[in-house]
Amino acid sequence: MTKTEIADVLREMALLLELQGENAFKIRAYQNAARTLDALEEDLATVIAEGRLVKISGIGKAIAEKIATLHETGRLQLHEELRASVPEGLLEMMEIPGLGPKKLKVLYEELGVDSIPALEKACREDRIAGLSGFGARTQEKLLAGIRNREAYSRRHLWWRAREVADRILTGLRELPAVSEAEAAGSLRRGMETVGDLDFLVASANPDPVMDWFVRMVEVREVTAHGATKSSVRLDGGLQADLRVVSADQYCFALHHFTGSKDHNVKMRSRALARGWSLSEWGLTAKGDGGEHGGGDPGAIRSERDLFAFLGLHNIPPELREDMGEIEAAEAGELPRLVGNADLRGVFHNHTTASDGRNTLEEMVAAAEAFGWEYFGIADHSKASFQANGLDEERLMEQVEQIHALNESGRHRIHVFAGSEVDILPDGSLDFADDILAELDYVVVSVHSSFQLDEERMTRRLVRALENPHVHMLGHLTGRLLLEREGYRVNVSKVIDAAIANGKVIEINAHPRRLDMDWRHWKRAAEQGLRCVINPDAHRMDGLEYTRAGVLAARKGWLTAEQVLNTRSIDEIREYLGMKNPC
Ligand code: DGT
Ligand code: CA
Ligand code: CA
Ligand code: ZN
Repeated sequence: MTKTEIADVLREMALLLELQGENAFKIRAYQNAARTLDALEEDLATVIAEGRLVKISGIGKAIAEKIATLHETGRLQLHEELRASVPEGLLEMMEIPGLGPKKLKVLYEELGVDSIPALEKACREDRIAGLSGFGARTQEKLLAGIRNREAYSRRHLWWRAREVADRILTGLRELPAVSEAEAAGSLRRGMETVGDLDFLVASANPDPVMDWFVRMVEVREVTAHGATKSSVRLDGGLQADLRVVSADQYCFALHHFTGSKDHNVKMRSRALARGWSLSEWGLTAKGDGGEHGGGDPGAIRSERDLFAFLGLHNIPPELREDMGEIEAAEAGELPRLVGNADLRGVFHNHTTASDGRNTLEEMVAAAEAFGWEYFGIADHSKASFQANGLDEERLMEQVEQIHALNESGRHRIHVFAGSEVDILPDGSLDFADDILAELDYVVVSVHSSFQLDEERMTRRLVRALENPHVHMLGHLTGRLLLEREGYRVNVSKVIDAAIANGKVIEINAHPRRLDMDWRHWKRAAEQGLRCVINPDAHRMDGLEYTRAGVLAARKGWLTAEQVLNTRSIDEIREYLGMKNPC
């Protein structure tokens, strides 16, 4: 353990001792030792090795031994015992500003409050303000602290983080001092959720860039403001770091801060094997100099150059997850990833007939504006009564409406009439086969009985895929990112069933879903599964979500050939007719 980590442990022990009502002298000993460690300028390992720890004022013999143990093993029995003696929720409560051990003790002993949710409840019920040493203002502050903690500790949906990042990037790029700017990190890799934003700027004059960054209107708190790095918390709790580097470091820093960490580790050892040390600052010749593989790292101006220097094809950010991309880049076998422009239409869209906000006409006009050739409507079926699902009669009316719309010639885009049919708990479908036969295509999804065990859920989905009228499976796991886990289901078996029956599985592009997860796609596509990228749009601007789905497909290594809705309308007709499954 490092000096700082040990100091943190000592501070936590002081808190725990205080919670247990230990005497003030003992508690202060731990606090003093922590402070002394913070201020220690010498190397801790040296001080310990030379037996000088006890000689430092502020550190007694007993604590010196504990520090040595922590330094050597990273653990301390007394610390673990103390932790175990206190409800876990109490430890978490200490992270809320304004809650020291004294207050915690009162809350615990007077009200039995032993967790953050219990504290929030007590605040809302106005039971805190009356406690001695608290008051109404403290109660307010605690509530605000709980709210902030939630916002700060949470990850954020890629879609929302992208909106924020785009605005900031636009601002950065307009600054005269900025020559290049990018949002790196998980955002650039297209992760479905993002922890924080990592901006990177090339500039010879960092000061005005930093000043602009910490003064943006959406900044709620500046947590660091330095010459080359600043950090802020934005409205909504998203954190953002900005690093400014020189123009010749930019591509190295961009690569490093894009990550992922595992990708970086592989890249570094590849560089090392060729005699180079790779870091966020650049490439330097390693060791005695004689061994490195030649070439001039000074000529590297872009990530593409960097990859080439290490004998690799250019690896798109989405693939940098250490899933075999370096091996593929070496062999020249990186996939040509599907792009937004490859899509010629989308299926699975809702209208006001079920729970959508826009009418059929409005949705079709919006889809046409995307330049798509075809557009699929799939409103909910009757079992989804909470979503105003259509019964047979209303569905047949909608089919008529769609046929009339196609024949009217009002739109260039062709509209396919479908339905998002509920898969009932036993795997049968919400509409009988003769109704399904009237539709151009059928999406099937689970919207109820999420609690089935894995085996029954898997059988349910497999049975639905075996129905010859079905074309695609919607949002495979039902997950809602940052809100709800997916239901238990054996994904591999569902994939096998889809392949065996010539069916496609959706990437539901709704930013909260992105389901089926990109992590499954590489292998599934290798086995022959095909994908359809669907926005699950419930309003016109929901069609834009398609972009998030394309990103997920790219993270899953998918090429245009592996995505059904890159096909021409004739090929789609053929597929929907099931004459020639793709
Ligand atoms: P996030 O923010 O949790 O969604 O994920 P990232 O990937 O944006 O991670 P973050 O913000 O902690 O760091 C940005 C990038 O910086 C990360 O993807 C790779 C690089 N990086 C950070 N820490 C390390 C490290 O300890 N070793 C290496 N090799 N790279 C690191
Ligand atoms: Ca990040
Ligand atoms: Ca970061
Ligand atoms: Zn659905």
